[in-house]
Amino acid sequence: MLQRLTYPLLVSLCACAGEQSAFSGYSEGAARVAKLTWIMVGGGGLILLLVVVLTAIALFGPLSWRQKLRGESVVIGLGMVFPVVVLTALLFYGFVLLRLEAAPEFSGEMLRIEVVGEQWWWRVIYHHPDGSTTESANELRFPVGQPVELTLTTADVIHSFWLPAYGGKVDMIPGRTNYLRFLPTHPGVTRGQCAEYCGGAHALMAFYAVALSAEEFVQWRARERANAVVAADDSAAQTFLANGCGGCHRVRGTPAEGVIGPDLTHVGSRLSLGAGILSADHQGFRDWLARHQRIKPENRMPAYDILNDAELDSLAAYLVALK
Ligand code: HEC
Ligand SMILES: [Cu+2]
Repeated sequence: MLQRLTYPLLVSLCACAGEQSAFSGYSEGAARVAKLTWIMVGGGGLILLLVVVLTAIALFGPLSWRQKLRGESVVIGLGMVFPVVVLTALLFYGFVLLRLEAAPEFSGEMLRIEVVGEQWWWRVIYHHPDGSTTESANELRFPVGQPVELTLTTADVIHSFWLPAYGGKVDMIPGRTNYLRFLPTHPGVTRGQCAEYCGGAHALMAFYAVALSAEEFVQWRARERANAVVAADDSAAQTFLANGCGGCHRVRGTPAEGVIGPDLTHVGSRLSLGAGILSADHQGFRDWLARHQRIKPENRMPAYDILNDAELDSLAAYLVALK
């Protein structure tokens, strides 16, 4: 019996900690939702315990106790007054706790980031204070202490943006713009995932969020806005262009101006490749180029089986250096 329970218990624990936990509460709002969740779980547990004890008494208790339980006052008290009082209190507590429109954290300047769901990766567009924009993919960076507004749209089918440590799920629906606002309070690296089945590689459509301190964010943003540093005679850059990579990928500051796939201008400084699948180091780039259709079947980048070992290494070195 105990063994049979172990597995589901372990599975349920997996959701309570780690980089993709809904209990982290790394933003104002997520912390309030996590608090309400624990109150519900704790309160529900206590009430369940009470019911079990009363049931045991009703079945096996001494006669005098059983008779008391049958009394009208118990039925009215526990059966009507108790639920009405508890549920009403919970309702108003919930109203107060989750008061969204009055949330003070959304005053002040918002950091605006557009996230576009694509089969099967995330296009991320940063809006800078001077009105310019730059693109990235599969990774969000924001500072703690400044409210963030995500604009969520899709380029194709319905996706669902889910970054549990900071906010709830929000669908990305064709023809609509949805918003997700949160005030990050904890720095750190957390993971998000597409939460709405969107075709073939849906399960491999994840991303990372990196919450930085305010100063780190300013430094990061300056690097991110700069063009890629590539020597004009870089032979790997020539290999990149000669193989048509620039038809789909942009490397700002080079002739690669494609917009179909992820912007690779600073891909070497990101945490992952292929939407949270591989790490962005030499081996990761090499694996992606050599066999991405096996690692992430059906993804929209054509297979490049034609590249030989030397070309794979030189392309991987080129991409790693795009910091
Ligand atoms: C027909 C368009 C197309 C061409 C040509 C193409 N790619 Fe891609 N590439 C994509 C798409 C789409 C993705 C996103 C795949 C996914 O994660 O689902 C991608 C993903 C990538 C990634 C991972 C980026 C990230 O942020 O996750 C790298 C690196 C990459 N491509 C490099 C290359 C290189 C190098 C070449 C040339 C040898 C190339 N690509 C040619 C469309 C293309
Ligand atoms: Cu999906």
